[in-house]
Amino acid sequence: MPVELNDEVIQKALQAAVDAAQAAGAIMDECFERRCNHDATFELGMDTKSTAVDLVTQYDRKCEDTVIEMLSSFLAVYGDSSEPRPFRFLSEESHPDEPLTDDPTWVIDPIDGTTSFVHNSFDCGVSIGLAVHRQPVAGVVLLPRLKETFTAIAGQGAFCNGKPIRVSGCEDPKRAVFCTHCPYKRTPEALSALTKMNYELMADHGVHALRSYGSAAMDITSVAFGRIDCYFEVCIQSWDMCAAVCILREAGGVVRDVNGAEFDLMRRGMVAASSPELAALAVDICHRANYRTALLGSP
Ligand code: LIP
Repeated sequence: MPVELNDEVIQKALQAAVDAAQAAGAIMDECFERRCNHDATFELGMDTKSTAVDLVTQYDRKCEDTVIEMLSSFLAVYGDSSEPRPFRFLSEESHPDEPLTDDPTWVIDPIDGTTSFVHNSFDCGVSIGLAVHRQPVAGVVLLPRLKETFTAIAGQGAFCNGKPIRVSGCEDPKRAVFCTHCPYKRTPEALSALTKMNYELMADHGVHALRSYGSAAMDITSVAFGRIDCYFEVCIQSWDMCAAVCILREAGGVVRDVNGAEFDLMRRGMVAASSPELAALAVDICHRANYRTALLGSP
């Protein structure tokens, strides 16, 4: 039986995701406030995961538990069941290995940009995407410190705080701001690839500026908002990208795999650009720096 969701269900699903993102954002804000007030009882509860710089805190888990609890009460009829039921969950902290199927799936990063969150920085937020047939169909990215909530439903436009947004449309690297990143993997090959790409963007293409923030969801929505013209990264996960890719596509952006192929939520990387020209340049630079192989071991 085909897995289809009608517009009314997707609209209600997005509202449920916005409500859940706001609840998680409030938890993040409470943490920021307690730290700014030098609350002596405050505990971040920081730990590490895949490497010494791949961080997680008790707030990541608290935000994810809150989001999943709220979204578990959102029920809809889909697939081979005639009974309303919750969507599947693919989430960074508690469901990281959930296979992505054709079924409607919440793809959740409770705090995207955990390192920035740990360091009390602005570049972090909540990302809740909805994927059907393995494609983003709706999403919300909420950035508490910037007081920005990005939303989109496929085919219905992209918004920041309810106002329509569009990419910059920039095609010329000499007039562009590019955004790259600081990877968890710090092997010589990884760092050499990133250094080579950053050098080329500045020395050969004369970009206006390079930026590097801590949240892929913020970077991708910044392309959608028109304040970044091209972002690319590998080693990121489906939950970093799902919501923001829907928002970027609806803002007129270009989304590709770093090897130039169609974007795939499960291939751990992407190019997000304001135009096909900048997307093609990013793909070429990544290819010549052997970027994906340097960080993930395969092209
Ligand atoms: C982060 C991404 C960011 C990347 C970090 C990390 P997390 O996700 O949003 O773009 O550079 O290495 O993967 O781990 O904070 O959810």
